[in-house]
Amino acid sequence: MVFDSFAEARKNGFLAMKKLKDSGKGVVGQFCTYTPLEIFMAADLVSVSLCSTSDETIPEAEKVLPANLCPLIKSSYGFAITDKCPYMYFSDLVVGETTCDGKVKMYELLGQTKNVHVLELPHRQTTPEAKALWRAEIVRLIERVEKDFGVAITDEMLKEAIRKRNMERRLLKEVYELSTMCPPPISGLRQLQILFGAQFKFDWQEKVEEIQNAIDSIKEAYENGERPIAEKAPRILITGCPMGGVTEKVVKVIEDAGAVVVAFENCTGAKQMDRQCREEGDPITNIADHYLNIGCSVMTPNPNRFELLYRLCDQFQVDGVVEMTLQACHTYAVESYTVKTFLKERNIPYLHLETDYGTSDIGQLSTRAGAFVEML
Ligand code: BJ8
Repeated sequence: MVFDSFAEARKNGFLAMKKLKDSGKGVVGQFCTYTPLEIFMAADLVSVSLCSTSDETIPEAEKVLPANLCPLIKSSYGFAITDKCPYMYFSDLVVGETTCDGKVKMYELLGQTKNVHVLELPHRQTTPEAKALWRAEIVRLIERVEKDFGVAITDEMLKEAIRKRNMERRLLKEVYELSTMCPPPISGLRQLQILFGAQFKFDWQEKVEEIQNAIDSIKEAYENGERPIAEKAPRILITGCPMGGVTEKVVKVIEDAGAVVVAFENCTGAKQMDRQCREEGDPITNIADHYLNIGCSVMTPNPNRFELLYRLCDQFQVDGVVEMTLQACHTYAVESYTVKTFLKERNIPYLHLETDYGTSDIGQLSTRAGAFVEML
């Protein structure tokens, strides 16, 4: 089947990236779902999600950053300063954003050694001032890309990029919506591998073909009677911080306890694929509106997260929600109280697991996940 394990996806991506770089392609590295990838696609650049899912470089990062900072930020910075992330090494431009305070301050340090552009993301989604600021930031990014890479980005190029990204979103959504079936045709770990792995396919045509192949082979196996998941396995939705790499441990403990993860309401899953970007009209406004509406906990208030969360609970017939937050991620940790209350009012069982990028808490995570699954 197409798409490999997390480690394989990253490794194969490195090799593909080296080839592209050798052929003279410009590369943009980014960290966050708010980054409007259509702009890089329009400019015929390669964009890549920078490494931030392993604890490998955290000791180096902690020589500069405080130990009690979110592991995702320490990992990102550690990969940058040690040159252990080939994607960071190959990036001609790194695009950050003013999402959480830790990342904002880390980008300042990153700017001392890398070519960094920080998007000023407003933390409100509906005010005219916030919309105007964000649209202006999209224009500022377009101008930066044009200047750094010597390209001119037209509306037509942006429209074509929107169309292609929409197709990619539609296909990835089709992948995760396969798990609306009962029992689902794939485990949550497999679903996560496909969604995560797609980030490391840089040729758009090859990427959409591979995703389509993945969909076809999963459907075919199901039609042939393959049932890898037990019919009675409790169906879990995961919400919270982004996942991938070391945090797959959370999916594993849930599935080892006999449940199945059917949906991810986070940046590795539905948060970035659920909605399509408008194709008619001004492409810059469409891109700005599309990204500003992402329901991340850095937004205040953050109604879009709750709308998506409840819709997915219903669509995937979930039996329980597990929220994973990373240590020292204040926005998700504070919002977890609202998530818990929101779900309680709707009689949906909820478990909050806080973790980091180490492995020492696996026993404790297993115990808590096991008790939760047993109660469903
Ligand atoms: S759109 S979830 S990718 S900001 S780095 S906020 S975990 S303390 S990653 Fe995120 Fe964009 Fe939002 Fe998605 Fe917390 Fe850590 Fe900050 Fe983090």
